[in-house]
Amino acid sequence: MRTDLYQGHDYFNMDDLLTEEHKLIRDAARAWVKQEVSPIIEDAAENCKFPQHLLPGLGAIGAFGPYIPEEYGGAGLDQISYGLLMQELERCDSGLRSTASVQSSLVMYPIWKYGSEEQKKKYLPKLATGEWIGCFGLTEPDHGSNPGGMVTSYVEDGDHVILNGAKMWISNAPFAEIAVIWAKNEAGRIHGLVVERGMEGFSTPTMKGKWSLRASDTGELLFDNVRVPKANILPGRSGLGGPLSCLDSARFGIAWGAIGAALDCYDVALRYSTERHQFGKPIAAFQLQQKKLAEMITEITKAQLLTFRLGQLRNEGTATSAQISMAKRNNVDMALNIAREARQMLGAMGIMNEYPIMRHMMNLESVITYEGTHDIHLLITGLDVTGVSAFK
Ligand code: TGC
Ligand code: FAD
Repeated sequence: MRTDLYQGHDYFNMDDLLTEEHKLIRDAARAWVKQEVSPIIEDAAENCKFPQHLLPGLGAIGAFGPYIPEEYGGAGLDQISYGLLMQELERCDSGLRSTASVQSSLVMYPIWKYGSEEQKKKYLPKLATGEWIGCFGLTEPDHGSNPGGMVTSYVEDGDHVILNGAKMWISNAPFAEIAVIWAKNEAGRIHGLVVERGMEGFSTPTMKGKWSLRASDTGELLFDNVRVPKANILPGRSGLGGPLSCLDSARFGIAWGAIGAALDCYDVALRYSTERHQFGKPIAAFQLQQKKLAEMITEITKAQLLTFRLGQLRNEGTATSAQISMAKRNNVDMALNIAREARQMLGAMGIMNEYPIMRHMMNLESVITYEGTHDIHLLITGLDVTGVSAFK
């Protein structure tokens, strides 16, 4: 990959809406990404391996649990800071952001929100530094968009439960120390459990063959009569609303992150268009190329405004799940369209790993599928505006 020249694009002076602290956090994350990640990310994607040596650095920039209170090792920041961090990480690679958003929103968040005091003290500080990595098991081989149909379940056995079942498509599973997983009890009610690596009958095989999100490790979670202490059940919430509330937080991070990927594609295409000459002119001088660039920055700016407002609503605690769905759906689709257009602007060079665009484009095919597919988020908006569910 070429030297990372990215500087950000702020067409509507969004920086005026940020605090000094927001800008410091964002700039520190950008500097860390340029120094530590940009030089190695193409190799990681080619080798299909998450670069685990980055974990302490991600902890140090506050990317693990940015909004978790400091007493539990988090950074105690607001939701806009969380969003800005996710934007800077995904500006480099969606897999890098995935690792941070799973750790923050899908592992630390449920432990913080629904865990006992002992569970919070045991897990959160180590997760915040990156000493421990967690994963989140909701999806099953036969239950993706419909997680409420899950079959993973447990029965009571004294002060333990016996857990059986399987989860699939789980980010970070192959190397995670702990897994926050969702399973049904004997009454068919969904609960969250913390399953620890080393528990007998628990395995995490890697899923191979991905053309997307290659710099992120994806695996299965297999439970074969795993004895889990009852003390590892999250006591604070039961029902599908538990995992879905975690998804609200993660989808919010993705809405910001996708803008990062779009900004990087736009940044590269803009620079390339001024450097590449055809027919005696820079290609930036042709109206068709300008149309692409003008539409890209327009769509990015609309997404920035939508997402900043969503951040304010999250800070106030008033953002609805449907508002988050709309932002996730819009922004990922926007980023994917920009990646496709930007790739064309680079001609044949657009397919090369010298530029990040093709990698972003392939990554975004996962991002538009996980955390609720593009169509599921449309149906969430449809339900919200009509009051009628079209899921079932
Ligand atoms: P439904 O009947 O609508 O709701 C069941 C219960 O949940 C409540 N609820 C929510 N609570 C909190 N937050 C939300 N967003 C909520 N949405 C619904 C609801 O009030 C109800 O509560 P109660 O008390 O009445 O029981 O559920 P449904 O079965 O009809 O499903 C609705 C649907 C389809 C929207 C939902 O299942 C869904 O979102 N499906 C998509 C699945 C998904 O997003 N999976 C993501 C897996 S994790 C992942 O992809 C991580 S990628 C990580 C990375 O690398 O970044
Ligand atoms: P399906 O649910 O089988 O959907 C197939 C198609 O049918 C989609 O187009 C969908 O939109 C459509 N469809 C489904 N239901 C309806 C309906 N009611 N109406 C109209 N259309 C419908 N999961 C986790 O739990 N943890 C993770 O860490 C995690 N990481 C992931 C990482 C990657 C790289 C990927 C690709 C996925 C990950 N997932 C994870 C799983 C992800 O959340 C699911 O893939 C996603 O929820 C969709 O489920 P599915 O793939 O089974 O698709």
